[in-house]
Amino acid sequence: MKPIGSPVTHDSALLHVTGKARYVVDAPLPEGTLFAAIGQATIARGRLVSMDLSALLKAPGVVAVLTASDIPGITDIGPVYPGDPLLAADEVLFHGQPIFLVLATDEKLARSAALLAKVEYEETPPILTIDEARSKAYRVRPPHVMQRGDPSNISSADHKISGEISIGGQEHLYLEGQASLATPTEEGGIHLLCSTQHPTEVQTLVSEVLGLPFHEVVVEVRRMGGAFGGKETQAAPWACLASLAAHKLNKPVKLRLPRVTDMTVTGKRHPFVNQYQVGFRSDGCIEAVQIDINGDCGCSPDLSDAIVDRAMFHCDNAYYYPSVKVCGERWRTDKVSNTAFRGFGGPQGVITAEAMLDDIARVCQQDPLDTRLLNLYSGQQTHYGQTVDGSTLHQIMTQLRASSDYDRRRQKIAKHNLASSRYLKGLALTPVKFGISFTVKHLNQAGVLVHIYTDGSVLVSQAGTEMGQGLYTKVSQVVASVLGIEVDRVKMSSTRTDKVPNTSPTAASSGSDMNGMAAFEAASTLKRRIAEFIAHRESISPEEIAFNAGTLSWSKGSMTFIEAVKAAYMDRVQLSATGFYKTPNIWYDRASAQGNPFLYYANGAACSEVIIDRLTGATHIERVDILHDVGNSLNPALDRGQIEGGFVQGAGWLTSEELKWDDKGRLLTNSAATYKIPAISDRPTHLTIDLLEKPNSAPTIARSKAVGEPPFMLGISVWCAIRDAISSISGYRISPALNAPATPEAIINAITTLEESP
Ligand code: MTE
Ligand code: QUE
Ligand code: MOS
Repeated sequence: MKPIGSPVTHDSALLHVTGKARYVVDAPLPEGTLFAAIGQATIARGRLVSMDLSALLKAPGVVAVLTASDIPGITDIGPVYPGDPLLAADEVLFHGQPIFLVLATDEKLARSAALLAKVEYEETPPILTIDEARSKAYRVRPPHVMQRGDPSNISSADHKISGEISIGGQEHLYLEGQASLATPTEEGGIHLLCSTQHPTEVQTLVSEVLGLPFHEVVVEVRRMGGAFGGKETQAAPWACLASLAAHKLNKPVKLRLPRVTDMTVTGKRHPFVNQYQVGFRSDGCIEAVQIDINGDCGCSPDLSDAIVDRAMFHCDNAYYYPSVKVCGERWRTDKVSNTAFRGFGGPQGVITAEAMLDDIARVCQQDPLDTRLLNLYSGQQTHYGQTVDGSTLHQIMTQLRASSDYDRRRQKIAKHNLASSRYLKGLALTPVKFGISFTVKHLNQAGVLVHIYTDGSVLVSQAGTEMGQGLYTKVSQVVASVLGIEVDRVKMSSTRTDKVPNTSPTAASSGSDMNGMAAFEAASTLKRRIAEFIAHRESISPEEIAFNAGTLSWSKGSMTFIEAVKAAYMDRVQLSATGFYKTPNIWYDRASAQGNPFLYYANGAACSEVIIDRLTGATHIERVDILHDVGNSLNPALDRGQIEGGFVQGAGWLTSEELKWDDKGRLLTNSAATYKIPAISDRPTHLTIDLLEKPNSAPTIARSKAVGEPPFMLGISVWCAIRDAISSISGYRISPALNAPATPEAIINAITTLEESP
């Protein structure tokens, strides 16, 4: 059996469950390590008038205090556009913004000293909502528009409705918080252990902050204890601060954010408030749509341009809009800058489409699943001009409708709701179509470095980072399959900027697509070199040699892989190779808002049944059936894990996870005590996950499909099922006004509003 396609165990599984896996904070500390803590602004918007840090310098254990004026190089570490000062120098952008760094001989002493600063501010009232930002034209970036045909067709359709959905943000709540350990090198450079999805960006920013050439800074990451997009740009400030102190003081420096600090000072998923207007026929067929996408970006651009773009690319979800106009706004608010989070704006676009489809179904008095199937793509183009085959979507929805017993349960639930005064049940089956590729073209590249040692063991370094998703395992399966050896002969090295340079973030679900392909190239080069050497020796052609189960065999002979490697070494054959991959056939022209930004789409669907207690508003997910398209799975065990985790994280976003700020711009939900992520008791009572294993029609590694982000949007079926349950009170005539998250409070409000409507 080939390693590719097998349910190989995660390469760190044993270390994870025994607590032996090392994260940044588990690294043995070099002698003389200092501990850093940040000082934070206590207003949301205004100016720093004065900062008296004398008390800190007298505090026990304190060695130094650094401010913006201590930075030798660049002071703004905005990843794409400026706007993210490493330390505030004058202007305060959000409550909790770092304004100085304390170094002490002990972590606790550093943290307590940081509270002793006396800071005077000149305060300005903060702008905290999209509505206020809009009224003041307060933006981080200009808007972008995508259009096809004439959306004024909306008025000439049989029916015309409009709606608005307010969508909450989300805290990443990775188990391992942000952490960096910076060690000065002998030549004034930095070696950095960092929990980041983007080692190259950390390397370049640390270099620029210190005024060093990039080759003086090495960033290394073996694994993260979860990232979910929250360590794409958000790891850099702490890496830069630790490095700044290490550079200034010539001592190793560790900076780890305590959880409450981590939650206040790092960006989250963007909240959105989206509006739609839609014209449709009486049978539910959509004719024209206008969608206004409004992202709450927080105080700086960060990755918001690409995130709002992705929301715009996905506001059709799986449905064809003949005439369509989509406007995407990037609003500024005086809060921490929002950032990447699993789906990268896609989920906020998709839920807008799904809310609209439900609203159309209620007007047409149709089962929402029928409205969805009627409007599902079948061969047309999206609003940005990419063709959607749609056959996989139809197959998945039809197959899941049958396997989940949708129609029979629909009738049962309708009956139950008529009979029950306290408990309401709801059902929804929703699809996902998620574009795979970075929409920023140059990021679609990856490199891999493979070494074979003379004992036949293999070491792989690659561009991607491991955050629990199983990338290292999948890449090792690719290398083992090419070389015809067991997976445990292949070891994955930590990801290091001195092994593979100029890398992209491990993001956009493309880690295994891109690094898998680059690893395939590198391993194939090595296989060819060994085969050519043996073929020459045996006077046969290289193609006659099969690499399988640790053995090279040909018609008249065989030898072990180890023997072949040893012999090749003795004959001076190079046993190290690089591989490189760039995604083909992708482009997007921003001026015309047209293109083919995605190599392919990942598809899936979920059918969720919920039960709501009308007295308390509490929801429980009773049953979930998922059918998800993974192409030819590289590893069905890891893929199932991604699907289950993604679904639960998506359902949590839309039901219990609620971020609240007070009118001073202070985050109130700043710990796990006030911010509720799904617990084990929230797991669906019945959960079935089926993989649609059908080769990817795009030329990906082993015809597999990316799986990291798409299943997150399967959680939207839970939100739609809640809305379905509430709608039953009106005999399914009215779509209840419901925003996200659908907390118990929001559900009670929606029920009350519906009961009071005529
Ligand atoms: N799975 C785990 N266990 N932990 C994570 O942090 N991040 C998700 C997803 N699955 C994440 C995860 C996100 S946001 C992305 S983009 C992908 O993994 C990145 O990895 P991949 O490209 O290798 O799938
Ligand atoms: C999906 C993503 C990302 C993306 C585009 C996607 C992403 C990311 C960037 C990005 C954009 C511009 C840059 C940069 C990164 O774009 O994660 O460094 O200059 O970081 O469609 O996940
Ligand atoms: Mo994932 S949001 O692309 O890191």
